[in-house]
Amino acid sequence: MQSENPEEMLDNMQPFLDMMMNYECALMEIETKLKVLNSEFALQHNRNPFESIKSRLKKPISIIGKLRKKGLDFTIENIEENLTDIAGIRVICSFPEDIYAVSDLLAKQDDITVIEVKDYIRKPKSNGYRSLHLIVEIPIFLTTGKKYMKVEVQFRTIAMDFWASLDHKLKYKKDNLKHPELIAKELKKCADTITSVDYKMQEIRNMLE
Ligand code: 0O2
Repeated sequence: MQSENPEEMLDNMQPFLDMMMNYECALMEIETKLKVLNSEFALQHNRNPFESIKSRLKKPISIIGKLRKKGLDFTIENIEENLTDIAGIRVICSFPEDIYAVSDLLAKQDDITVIEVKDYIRKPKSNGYRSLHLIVEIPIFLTTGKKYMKVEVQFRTIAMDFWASLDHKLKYKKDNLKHPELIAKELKKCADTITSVDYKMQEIRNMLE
């Protein structure tokens, strides 16, 4: 089989690499905003609202998979217009109240446009998944001018994150398990327990303050 020449291959990849760099810049901007909020909150309340912040760019293979699922071709336009989670940030907080306090402060910033809010904390998914998802748009300033990029920010508590990572494993191993529905049922029970622990801990924290 005749392969494409390497120079041509690199040329074809360049728009994709440029787009990913733009998403990376958007991630850096949102991450900085969150870190500023964390520091200021810490000064005012004498504690950090975040346990950790993790950011990631979606892998090219997952981008291809998601486009395919939507029946779309792999083009820069399709990615930018139809996928909202190429750039993702996960903010892990100790308490549910902090999630809403910090996400409100982020959403209110005047260079940020909130495109969509999915509140799986107030309205959990049927499997028990809880998290607050914000799709935001932020301008990045390039040599060629201003460009608006979308970033998905997921806020969850330590307990919600612990649960989601186990659930993620279930998602990928489901086909090879003997009793996936039993595991899903047990996980759902854990989600309910975790919810009550999250709010109980918050109550105790509020009493301590
Ligand atoms: P990954 O590997 O984390 O990137 P849309 O993006 O609106 O077309 P989608 O993807 O259903 O549709 O949106 P949603 O519900 O907001 O989910 C986006 C992300 O939230 C997922 O990304 C997961 O990271 C997380 N998530 C949503 N539901 C669940 C769940 O039931 N369990 C766990 N563990 N995580 C969940 P990806 O692309 O699926 O995967």
